[in-house]
Amino acid sequence: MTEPDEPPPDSKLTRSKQRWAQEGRFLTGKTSRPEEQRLPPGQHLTRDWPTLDLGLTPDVSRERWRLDVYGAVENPIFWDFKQFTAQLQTKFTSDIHCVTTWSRYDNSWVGLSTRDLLDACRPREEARFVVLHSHDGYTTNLELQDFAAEDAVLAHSWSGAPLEQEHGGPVRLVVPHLYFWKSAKWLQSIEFLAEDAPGYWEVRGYHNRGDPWKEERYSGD
Ligand SMILES: Nc1nc2c(c(=O)[nH]1)N[C@H]1C(S)=C(S)[C@@H](COP(=O)(O)O)O[C@H]1N2
Ligand SMILES: [Mo]
Repeated sequence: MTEPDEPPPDSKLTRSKQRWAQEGRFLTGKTSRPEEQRLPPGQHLTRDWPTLDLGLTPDVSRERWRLDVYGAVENPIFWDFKQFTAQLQTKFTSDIHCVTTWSRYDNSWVGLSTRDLLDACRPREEARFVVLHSHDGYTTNLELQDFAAEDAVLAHSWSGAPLEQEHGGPVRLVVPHLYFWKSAKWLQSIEFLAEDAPGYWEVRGYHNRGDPWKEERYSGD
């Protein structure tokens, strides 16, 4: 017999909602998000792809490009473009959310996943933060956990063609679950650190983490 005040039984939906909450599903920008929640708060959709940077467009050919991975890692890396693309290549499709309020859906990237990079460089026990250094002098910082997101990629191609110079070619980082300023263009080196070291925008008033689903735009948010 059913008790009168028994709470409704766990449905499949409430169970999966609970699981999502534990996983932080609605904070990670995954494309499995229901369609009506695909656009983060305060964002609008754009079809073109705006260019945003410090006004410099470094001209680094694939021949001259190197990836330098150093700091708190067991195995420092110094790859040229050929060695970089000889690593396992993965294709990802993800949405872009820029802090200036434009979002762009379904960008297809090819490159080395950050997880595969981590397997190769093996961060040391104390490593908790990553700083990306770019050829235009730009820097941005990430928690190692955010850098290691399953859809984060060091991308050399977009929409099936080499990543254009104005969008950060030869190689840029893409971290889809954070605002796009965390996705360093013209990637030069990746530094692993025990302590956080805020980057270019992070010391100029941007939020240290930049989760679009929490509207972490500026450091007071
Ligand atoms: N090296 C470098 N990376 C950068 C920037 C920059 O100025 N220099 N700007 C960031 C910002 S604020 C944004 S919104 C995106 C813009 O990338 P896009 O020009 O490909 O749209 O790059 C990010 N990565
Ligand atoms: Mo930006």
